[in-house]
Amino acid sequence: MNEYIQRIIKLTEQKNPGETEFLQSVKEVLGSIEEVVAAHKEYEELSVLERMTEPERIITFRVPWVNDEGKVIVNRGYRVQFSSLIGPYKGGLRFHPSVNQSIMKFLGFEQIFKNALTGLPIGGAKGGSDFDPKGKSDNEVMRFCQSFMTELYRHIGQDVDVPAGDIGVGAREVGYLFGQYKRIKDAYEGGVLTGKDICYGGSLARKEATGYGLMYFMREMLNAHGHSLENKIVTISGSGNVAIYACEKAYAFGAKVVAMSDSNGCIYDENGIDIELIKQIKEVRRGRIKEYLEVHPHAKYMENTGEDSPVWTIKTDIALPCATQNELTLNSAKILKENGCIAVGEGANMPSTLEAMEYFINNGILLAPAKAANAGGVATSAIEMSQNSMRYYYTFEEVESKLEQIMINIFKSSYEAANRYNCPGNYVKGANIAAFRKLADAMLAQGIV
Ligand code: NDP
Ligand code: 2IT
Repeated sequence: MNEYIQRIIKLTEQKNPGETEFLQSVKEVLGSIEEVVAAHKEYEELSVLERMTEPERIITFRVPWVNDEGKVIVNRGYRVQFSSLIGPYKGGLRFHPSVNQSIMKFLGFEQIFKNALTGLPIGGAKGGSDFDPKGKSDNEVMRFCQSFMTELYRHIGQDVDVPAGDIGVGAREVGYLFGQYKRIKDAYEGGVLTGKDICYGGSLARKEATGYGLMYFMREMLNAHGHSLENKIVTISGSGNVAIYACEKAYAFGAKVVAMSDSNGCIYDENGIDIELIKQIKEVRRGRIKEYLEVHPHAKYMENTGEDSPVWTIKTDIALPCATQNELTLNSAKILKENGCIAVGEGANMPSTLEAMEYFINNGILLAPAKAANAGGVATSAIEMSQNSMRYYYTFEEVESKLEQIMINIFKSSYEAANRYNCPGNYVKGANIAAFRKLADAMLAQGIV
């Protein structure tokens, strides 16, 4: 491996001890860009990699709130403002008990590259809290969100940093956060948050954008290799925002989705997943995926037992991990291959372990990497910001056609970079190189900052 890259990986390990997810994401990117770094000596001379792996700012804060029993609960809030090179900090908020600094930093780091690939003016950030919205009343979620925003508001703004949703943060949470921001600032600054409800400044098609975008990328990738989605069997992990709309679009492209999951287990329906029922269970009732069997008793339910999710043991042509990081292990990758899987599309962020990614690439399974394949969500967030600035709305069709074109462009730039750097079909390298080159150019143009 290139000596400069080796040195930076070691330095990152020393400076961020125990941050396994952050180190994993840095290794994936740096491991992809050797040829580019070797060809540009100025990157080393001007410490481009040292700067790119160090967040511009990390904010952590206390979030006290009162639950329905009157007990005071204290959570920890985060915002990692990783890079403002090409636009205001931009990226989601995650509310999940597993949230820690390493997870926030890996997500923020990934976001810089993803956002660069969209071709839109957005920097990279991520935030969130170890708050668990599961089982909380609407009032508890509101009080938590209000307390969270009472600290966060001083660090964000429509030209500074624009949060959105992620795991555990959807339109309900964004609404409570926006209401509190507006109250504190005493001004309507629509573009300060994205993923807003349509009735007060949100964009049509933002809710659908990540899942739909994933399927547009998948369509392009399959077409480039002589395949299509028509009549393909698809399995999806997760049953949240990304998974639901990936499923909907997979059907629209003529595929059949036979499995979905949540953090407890997965359902298999050989007749094809009833997506309207999944929406009822997960979006409306906030229930468990197991409830699917109450309406469709012929379906099968498999409970999660160990590290490997049972969803990847189901025979499929196309696997779409849309739940969380490191949910697809080497062991699962091998089972997918044995069962004839031809392509994997990462709707979640960093869902495949490094070993699983390597296995897919070395064993002829097409891999649509997260930074490229799930960029449709943040791209549509940027379209929401531009509508808020214009004080104007696009129709659903207008937004979706912009999203489609952006996903086609992201595929093209990943494809071209992969060919140019002698790794045709390796879209992990292609996407990382395309994004890195843009960011490195912006860094050099702006001087030592
Ligand atoms: P949601 O909260 O809407 O849904 C998350 C889904 O994943 C749920 O089904 C949840 O199950 C499952 N899940 C979460 N954590 C785990 C876990 N530790 N183990 C197993 N299953 C889990 O989130 P999103 O759909 O928005 O996000 C899913 C992924 O997509 C994340 O990786 C996110 O970073 C990424 N992403 C999201 C974008 C967006 O626009 N929302 C954009 C780009 C990427 P349960 O219901 O049991 O909690
Ligand atoms: O991971 C992601 O890209 C998101 N959660 C969406 C971020 C955004 O700002 O829309």
